[in-house]
Amino acid sequence: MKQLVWLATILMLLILAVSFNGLQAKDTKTCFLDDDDGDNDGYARDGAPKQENVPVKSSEKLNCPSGYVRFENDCDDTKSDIHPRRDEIADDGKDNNCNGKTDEPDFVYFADNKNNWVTQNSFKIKMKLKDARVYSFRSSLEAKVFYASLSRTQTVPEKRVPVQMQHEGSNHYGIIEITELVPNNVYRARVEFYGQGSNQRIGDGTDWYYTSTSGPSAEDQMRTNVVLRAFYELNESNLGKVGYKGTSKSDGTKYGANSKELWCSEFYSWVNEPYVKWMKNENSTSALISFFKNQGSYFSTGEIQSVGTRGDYAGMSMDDDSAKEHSGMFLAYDSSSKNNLPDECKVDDVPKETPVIWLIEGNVGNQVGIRCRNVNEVGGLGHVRGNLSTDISRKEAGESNEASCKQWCDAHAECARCAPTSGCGTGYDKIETFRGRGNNWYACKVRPSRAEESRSNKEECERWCAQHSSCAKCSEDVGCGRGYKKIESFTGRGNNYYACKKR
Ligand SMILES: [Ca+2]
Ligand SMILES: [Ca+2]
Ligand SMILES: [Ca+2]
Ligand SMILES: [Ca+2]
Repeated sequence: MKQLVWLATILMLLILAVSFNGLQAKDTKTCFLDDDDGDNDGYARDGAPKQENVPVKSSEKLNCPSGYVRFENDCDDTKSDIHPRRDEIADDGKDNNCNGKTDEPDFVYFADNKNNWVTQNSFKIKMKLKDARVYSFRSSLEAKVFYASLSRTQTVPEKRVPVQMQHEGSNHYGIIEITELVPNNVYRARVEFYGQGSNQRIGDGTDWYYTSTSGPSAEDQMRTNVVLRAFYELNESNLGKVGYKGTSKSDGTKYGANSKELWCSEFYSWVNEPYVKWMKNENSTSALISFFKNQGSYFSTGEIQSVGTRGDYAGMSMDDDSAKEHSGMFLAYDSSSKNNLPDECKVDDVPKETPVIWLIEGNVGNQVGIRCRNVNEVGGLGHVRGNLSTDISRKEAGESNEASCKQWCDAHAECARCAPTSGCGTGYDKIETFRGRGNNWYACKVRPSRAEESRSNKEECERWCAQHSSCAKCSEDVGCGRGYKKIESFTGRGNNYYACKKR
């Protein structure tokens, strides 16, 4: 019986492996013709016609093949220093990064909690100002901030706040603070500038800035660090440093991927690695799913709303690269109604079916990107827990393991209790382990008696025998008795049983 199950499993894995290889072999992409990139900066002119289904070699799936470029939206196809992924140049009166705004500020991101001035109820935004009309304000400049929690994007409050100015040589910075926020929420905000008490906007405002509030527990702070580290990389990518045509890395090698390799999983594990114990350059969707399954912490699509927490892992069955495997970092489950979703949640101006979730993903078009996806695009959620690294004390880590175990036990009927370190004790069997720096905890089920196990062996044998015409009887005798031959074993605790055929 067990052998049969194994055989079936191996067969299924083989079929899966073959089908994935099959898909990889005929990968295609949407690209743009090289001829539509007049200045050769790797971006086709705005509105250039899409070339669908361009075949790409399985060894080079990151970018479009030669003769093509990957993106359009070059707002000046005569100047190679103007394209969508670069920083804005100050005071030149041009939109250098093709975002429709001229001499707007760049955000200054920091890769951790402390430098981002994040608290449980507030965050700050630091901007490098690029428009003399804005930075010539020595004081009395105000910002109008539009901000939203990604769990409720339909609500976008706005606030006027003072801008604290910093002038460092030829660089000019503005810092603002948003307060009275909800802990443990991922936020985004965009900023416009005004003189004190005036309704006349000064210069162009910003695109969205992404950040997160923190929370009281050590785990909350770890999650904040993880998410902020991801946003730092988002900014590096937006500035064209990492990913497609990147000035420092043109692929995912920064995140531990091989050259020209798809790097969504590497991005997720790289961002988490300093904070999540044991996570080390997991280089595939299946490796990440196993990582969470091994901790009993992989949840179904239907459980995402109740379990999903910023920093968790989302395993997806589709992506922008048309490959069938994709990894992302869960940011928020958006409770906004369908018709109130922001532009990122629309396909050709039609709102996506709700519910949607927000993710930050590596390798979306060889870039880091924020995505709004229908929850059904996510196949499962890896919930980070009980395994947070060195910044958490052993005691806290042990308590976290205990809490995780109890949560798991409540959700699984066969679980009778949770037990620490020494194991489940007499009369119980371990069914799940919750490891971490502190005490391990075990979910335990009641061990069946020897008599129950014997009965189960016997029943299993009889069921098998009824389904196999060659089987003549079940026997407790390993030799099946005179005139019979053993064809299958049903063993374990309790008495063993054997299926026998006539010689
Ligand atoms: Ca171009
Ligand atoms: Ca250009
Ligand atoms: Ca611009
Ligand atoms: Ca400019």
